[in-house]
Amino acid sequence: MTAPSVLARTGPDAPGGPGVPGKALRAASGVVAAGVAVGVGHLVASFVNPTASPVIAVGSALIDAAPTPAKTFAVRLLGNYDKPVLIGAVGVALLVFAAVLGLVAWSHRRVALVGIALLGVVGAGTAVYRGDLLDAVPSLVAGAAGVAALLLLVARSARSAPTSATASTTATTTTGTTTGTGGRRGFLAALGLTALVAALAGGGGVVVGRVRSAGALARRGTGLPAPTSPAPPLPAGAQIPGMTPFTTPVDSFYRVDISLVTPQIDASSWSLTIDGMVDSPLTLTYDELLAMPLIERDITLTCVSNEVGGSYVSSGRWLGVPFSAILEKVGVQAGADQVYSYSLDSGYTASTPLQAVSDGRDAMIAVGLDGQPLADARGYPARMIVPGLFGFVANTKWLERIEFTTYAKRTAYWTERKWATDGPILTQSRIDLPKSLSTIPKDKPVIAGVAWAQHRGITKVEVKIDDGPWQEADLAVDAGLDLWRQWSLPFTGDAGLHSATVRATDATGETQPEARTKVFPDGARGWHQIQFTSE
Ligand SMILES: Nc1nc2c(c(=O)[nH]1)N[C@H]1C(S)=C(S)[C@@H](COP(=O)(O)O)O[C@H]1N2
Ligand SMILES: [Mo]
Repeated sequence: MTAPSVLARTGPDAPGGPGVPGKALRAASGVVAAGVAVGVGHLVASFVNPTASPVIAVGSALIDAAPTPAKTFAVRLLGNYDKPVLIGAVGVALLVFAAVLGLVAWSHRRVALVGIALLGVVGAGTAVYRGDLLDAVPSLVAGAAGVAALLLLVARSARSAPTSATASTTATTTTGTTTGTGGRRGFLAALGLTALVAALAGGGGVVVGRVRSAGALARRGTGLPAPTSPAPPLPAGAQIPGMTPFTTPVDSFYRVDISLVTPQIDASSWSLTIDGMVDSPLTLTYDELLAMPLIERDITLTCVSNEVGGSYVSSGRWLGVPFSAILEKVGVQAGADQVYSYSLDSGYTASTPLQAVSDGRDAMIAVGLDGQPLADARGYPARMIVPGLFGFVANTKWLERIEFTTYAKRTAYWTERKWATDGPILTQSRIDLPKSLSTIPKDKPVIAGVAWAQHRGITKVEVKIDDGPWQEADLAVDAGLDLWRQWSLPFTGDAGLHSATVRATDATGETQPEARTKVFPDGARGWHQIQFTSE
């Protein structure tokens, strides 16, 4: 007789026949085999590329593929939890699929094996689609590991079958596990052991990831060169005491991006390519970028997905290479009308009007925020900042390449998903004090908030109490064209329940319209209103 092949069908093969575990154990086998796949894939990815981990790759592909309404809904419903929830959903789907594969693994072994292998192929496909060829490796290894695990489990259970030809020829017959209960116990042990392998591999991947990111953080220089053109100190009167911090603490800066795993880029091997319709294309290393003239500017960023009254707006002191210096170096050719920026991690791209980086405003390739190199989540080592435009058309993080081109030739990530091509920030105002549904303090009854119309400026803020007339609020000191502006109004109303509504007017004379619009496709319009009580 030839040596037994693990691929050979064992025993009578009928479900419930000798060597076939019960339903629960079969389902568990499928889950454990998929666990081995995911764990091993995660471990390999921790060395190759964390975003190529199978579940992450599939989750990221779902983000790319999700229809825009679903995405806006998810962001609104789940806020910053959208990413963990997505990963969880992919995990649950995987669990169910794996359990079904396990159930049929004894009766339809090939179906089960192909199913597990398919998981690897799907992971590899999505990873390659979003990255490069090497990104297939974690999922392919994962698929192979999953197939091997399931094969081993099926083969192991077959050994418990006294009639199995496979069992009688294996080397483990001496362990005495070929009797009914001994076989079951042996199978359970094998299942446990396989689960342990899955956990160790997955845990190993997490540990390797942590160690590598700690290493990357340690290697990162903390020092940045001094700006050639420092920002003036913020005027004292820009901040109303007790109000929202004018400069957003770095830890509470809003964050919006499509990356499931925060990219951790090694600046020493990173470079930025600037090419396209230019006379002299340029590639800059991190050190070369830092050696260029640096400007420091206070700029307020805003996301197009900010709802009326929302918090996707933050302010900080950015340090970076001005676009003017870049333009001078490369020489942009006639006919170009778009700056098309590429993110290193995700296939994310943005299209910025060439005019916005060449009309004298403080557009820059930023390397620092509030005196520190950019945090990973902020786009380390470098990102674009262009005042006056929504983040999705201007603020590409983890910047890899800037291509000077035309709108006719290149379409950005969000434009492909039907969002607006151009994204000037809409004039908005928000009431921060008192908090919605809270009580206004008797000793200091004041209504206050922020308003913004970056690169146009705020000239007037009006507040309406209940159905009363519009009252002009006191504007805090103007800190600059590209920044939000605080405002306040003493509250003089009676005790009881009230509403407050706010609207701002920008320097072009335009007042915020009352009619609400959705954030899709070009930003929310409408007046922010809160309810509060006074004592
Ligand atoms: N690489 C990359 N850059 C990106 C994004 C992204 O998804 N990927 N999102 C953009 C959007 S929509 C906004 S509003 C800003 C947010 O920047 P922040 O997270 O630093 O606040 O980053 C922009 N840059
Ligand atoms: Mo955004």
